[in-house]
Amino acid sequence: MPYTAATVQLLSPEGTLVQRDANEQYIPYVDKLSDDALYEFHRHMVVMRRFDIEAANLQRQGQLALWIPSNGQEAAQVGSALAAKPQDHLFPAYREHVIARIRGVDPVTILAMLRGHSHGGWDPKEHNNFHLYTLVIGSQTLHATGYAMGINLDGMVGTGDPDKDTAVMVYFGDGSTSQGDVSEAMVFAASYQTPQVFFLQNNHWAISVPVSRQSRTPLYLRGEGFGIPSVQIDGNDVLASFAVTKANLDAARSGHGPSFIEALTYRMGAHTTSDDPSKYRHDSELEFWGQRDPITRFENFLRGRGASDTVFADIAAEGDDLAADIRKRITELEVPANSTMFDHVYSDPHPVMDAQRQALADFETSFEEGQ
Ligand SMILES: Cc1ncc(C[n+]2csc(CCOP(=O)(O)OP(=O)(O)O)c2C)c(N)n1
Ligand SMILES: [Mg+2]
Repeated sequence: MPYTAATVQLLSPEGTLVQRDANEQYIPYVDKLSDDALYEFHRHMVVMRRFDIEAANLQRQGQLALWIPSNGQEAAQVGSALAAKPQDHLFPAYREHVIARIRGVDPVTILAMLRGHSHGGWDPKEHNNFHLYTLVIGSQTLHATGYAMGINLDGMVGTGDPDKDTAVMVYFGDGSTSQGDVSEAMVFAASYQTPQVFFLQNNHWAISVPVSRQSRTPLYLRGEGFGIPSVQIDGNDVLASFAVTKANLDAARSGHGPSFIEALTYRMGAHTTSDDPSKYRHDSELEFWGQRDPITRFENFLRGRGASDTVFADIAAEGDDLAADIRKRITELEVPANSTMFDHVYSDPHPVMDAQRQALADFETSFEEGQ
């Protein structure tokens, strides 16, 4: 049982609201939510789980080189992403597909990268400040802290203007906390009181290494050690993820400095489609977390408030539509010319890239008849 008395949980695994004194500070954030807003939480979770299943199928059918499943982590991602304002900057690792979509990244853009059609780019400015996927474990925490230091210097914190004050949120995994980068990012965040939320998705595994090997203490206590106020939440509870993140982002934008959220969740699938988790983990663990599924508990909660079957049927249909749409569009993508690999190395033309592009062209031409 990973939860402790300190874990913030607003919604029980059965889908009922948890009454606890410690929850009082977060309840106002939930009370403000309309039925439509709550359905929106559910819609994002269900539709993106359907997307995730389709993407894994596409990989198995040879349409993608690799897939990185997010199945099981929907509540942590939806709650925290919907707590952010449009001007906030979000720095992901590589499993944050649900957040990407909420910030306006077309899922096909992510799939194109995993099909080998692109080197993985989008312009954060055109995608509600959703920064690039980062495969070098933990390095995005440094990017985020640096960016947050810049926001401080630009005077975009604590002005009292709700449309101007800006925060940064960085997503990282339990395994990445063993990287020096993450510790360095926290040192600088604490020293410079950056407007920043460290959002750790503790999905209990770093490929085949369990979180118990990464840390002898619960990971949220790491943040405290750096002087960063830290809290552990039930990451499969979308209401806790939303309310706690909103409170922390509000504090960051108002100039109260960084904070750290450890969201306890679980990676229900493989690390990637190149991994076979049955080699290193037991079914009993899957069963435990299956009973704490973020989507089932939220559906129970919504049904308890009177949501009709039609609501759930419409959301399921939207998931199927998205799955069909991405399958169609990914298979219709045109294969880019090999030479495009040189296009985005530098923003301006560069003589070395020009020489390499020419060398590739000459090499390809050498296969033509008569050469
Ligand atoms: C600097 C670095 N070291 C090692 C790797 C190989 N690697 C890729 S994913 C991963 C595990 C990361 O686990 P965690 O931070 O818990 O994130 P999760 O995959 O569970 O979301 C490792 C070690 C890498 N990509 N970068
Ligand atoms: Mg992990």
